[in-house]
Amino acid sequence: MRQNSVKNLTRRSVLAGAGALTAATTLPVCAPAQTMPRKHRVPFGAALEYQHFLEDSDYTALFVEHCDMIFPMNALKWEALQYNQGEFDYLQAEGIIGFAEHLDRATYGHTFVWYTALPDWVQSITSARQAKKVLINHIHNVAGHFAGSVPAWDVVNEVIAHDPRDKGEWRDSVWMRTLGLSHIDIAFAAAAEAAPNAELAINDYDLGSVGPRCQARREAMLTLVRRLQDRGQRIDSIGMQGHLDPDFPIDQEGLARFIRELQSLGVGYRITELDVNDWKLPSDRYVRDEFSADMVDQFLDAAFSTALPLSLSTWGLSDRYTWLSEVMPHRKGAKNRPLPFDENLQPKPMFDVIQRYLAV
Ligand code: 9MR
Repeated sequence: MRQNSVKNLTRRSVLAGAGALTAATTLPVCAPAQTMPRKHRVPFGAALEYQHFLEDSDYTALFVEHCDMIFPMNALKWEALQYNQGEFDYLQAEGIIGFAEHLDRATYGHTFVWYTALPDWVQSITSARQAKKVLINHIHNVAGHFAGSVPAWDVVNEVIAHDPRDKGEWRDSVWMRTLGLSHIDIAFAAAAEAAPNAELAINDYDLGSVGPRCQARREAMLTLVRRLQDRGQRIDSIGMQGHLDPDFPIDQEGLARFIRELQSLGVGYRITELDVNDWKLPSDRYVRDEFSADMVDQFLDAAFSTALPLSLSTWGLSDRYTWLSEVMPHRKGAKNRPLPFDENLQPKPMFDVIQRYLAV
């Protein structure tokens, strides 16, 4: 297991990060006080895609201006780190994490175990023994590499079935097929060994919406937490993805109850991946922006008034780049507007709402 910190950046990653840093900050880099965001009662952050970090200095500068926490969107996923078995490539992840560290910002690790973003050699594993071996090896390498630099990890991401009432509670994956739920225990144990001081989390979506499907998802999450605790495995927090969808209004009662149940188990929570899927909303941007801001307000209201999250982060920062324009483009051909800043990097009503919850 390697125990390097990102303080030992490779030459290539320093050059990449430094290039983006210089480009991103016509701001004086040596005067961090001028580039620090306003003081927040909960750290505010956003996920940054490496290519945008390298190529779009204005976009990256927006992170510098507003984020307490800057972290890789895709660069810590398995296919980015270990595309070929046994060959770890940390260039992209180090670029972003080194950038955050240089600016004295926090960072976050997303994610060790997911059903997708896996190279073919992992997807084709059929034996439990082999799956366990590569899982432990991957986590030991990655968590060890970033120990001391990445303070919190989504150890497991999206393991709950979309509808747990349907064909079983858990999502199909190479890990479930080979190891069943024990892959979660294995992953947490490996992460705790390699990064003993890091916060360890399970991250999932649709935990705050109305209806029996989302209630079943909350129950499945609590089952996972209790299961780990029953086995003596530390779990520190839940990542509550905020991919809000107007088709599924916020269940303020259900969300508050869920957070209280987590509290009673001694587990905190983070609001992760916040954005609003506006693909079915009217094309009129003002209508959409008001609707999305209001939905975020309802979500944050239920959460913050129950217990403060450990952090609040959005999935990207501006509408310039969003997964939704690829996966669920607006139905009338309009540009998706899911994030706090518009495509010209101007703040939207959603940002005002977020600011209100962050205010000390
Ligand atoms: O936004 C991410 C996109 O750029 C990637 O292509 C995709 C696959 O790696 O993952 C997207 O991020 C997902 C996140 O990792 C987990 N929750 C859902 C996010 C949106 O699909």
